[in-house]
Amino acid sequence: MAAEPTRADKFSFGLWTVGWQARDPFGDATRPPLDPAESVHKLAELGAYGVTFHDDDVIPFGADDSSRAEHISRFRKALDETGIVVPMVTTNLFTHPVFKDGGFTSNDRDVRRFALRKVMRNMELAAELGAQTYVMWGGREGSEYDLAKDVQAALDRYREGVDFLAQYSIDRGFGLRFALEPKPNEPRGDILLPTVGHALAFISSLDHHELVGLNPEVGHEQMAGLNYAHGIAQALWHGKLFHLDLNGQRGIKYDQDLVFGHGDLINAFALVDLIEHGAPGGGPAYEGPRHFDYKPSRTEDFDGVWASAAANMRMYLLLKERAQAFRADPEVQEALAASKVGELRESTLGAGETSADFLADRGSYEDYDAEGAGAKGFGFVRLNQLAVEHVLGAR
Ligand code: GLT
Ligand code: MN
Ligand code: MN
Repeated sequence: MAAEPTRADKFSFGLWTVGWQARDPFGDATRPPLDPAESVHKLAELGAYGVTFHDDDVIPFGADDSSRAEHISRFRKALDETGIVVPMVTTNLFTHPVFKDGGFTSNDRDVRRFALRKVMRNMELAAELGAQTYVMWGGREGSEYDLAKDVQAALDRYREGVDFLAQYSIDRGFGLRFALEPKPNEPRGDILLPTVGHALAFISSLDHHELVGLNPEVGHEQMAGLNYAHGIAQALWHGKLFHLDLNGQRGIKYDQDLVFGHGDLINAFALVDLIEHGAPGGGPAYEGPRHFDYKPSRTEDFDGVWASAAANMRMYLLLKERAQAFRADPEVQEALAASKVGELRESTLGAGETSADFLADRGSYEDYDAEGAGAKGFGFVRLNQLAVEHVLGAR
């Protein structure tokens, strides 16, 4: 049995996750609104260490200054009472009708200026609350109609916005790092920066590329048919895994935001193994918050909401325990060696080996037994079976 979650596990939740009222395009809300302060208390009891939020999750859109201050002080009180921290904050640039064509990349310049101001205002609150990461999910940045969006201009405006906000953080001493969250579609027909790869390429074009990384979400990569664990590995390789959104998705369809592990369980296992044991010399490859961005299903009442919140943490801890057992199993170690998994860490060329040296090495080509090597198997299926047996608790 896996341990109960503790603060040391660094589990965090968006207020919008447990607070989702389960309104969808076909049906009304099935749950009443949840007071952010209550969510903070309940998540603290369940063993989380942090909460994250959009500006509008804490302060209703359009609130005047005095009501804004009241909402913030109520929220702060809950943080103080529980010791819950705020590692990440983000902006809602997608709900209000003004953002129907996007925030940073709306065709309407006044909307773009309004969006930047909304972010600037909330960055100040993020810094006050001690957040380190500022997420940018551009859910409305995109189009349904190819001829209605000049994508190159939109990317110029996206870059202008992100660079401007990074400079603002520097100027104000906020110390924030920014994490772009890719998603291929929904709510727009096509969203800009649709995958980890697109976002990485975009980041390399920024003036402030060092302050900007990624917040990849399990379901968003899987909606594009991509392998989340591979995406995370590449983000790590680029030094760009600033944050992550854990949840579950079953195949290429609408964004399900299921509990972590309730989608592709084997990929979730590979992910936890990578996070916990994937550093070059072993050990955790990512030390940041284990952040859940899921939606308690529309079928659930509040008991179901809290049960599903707990399920996310329990799934992570169970998979972590399974990954430890997998790594410690001598048969797995032998299978990993037989599959030459570790050999991939050896450089292909020798130290200081020149092209002339290489050409002189007849063993690498002229005398190489390609037929013999081609006939040998790698044993990957056996290794995978061992992994699945560990996931099932059969070993
Ligand atoms: C929204 C979206 C999430 C993003 C959140 C941050 S809001 O619920 O579906 O994937 O991470 O803006
Ligand atoms: Mn999602
Ligand atoms: Mn997300």
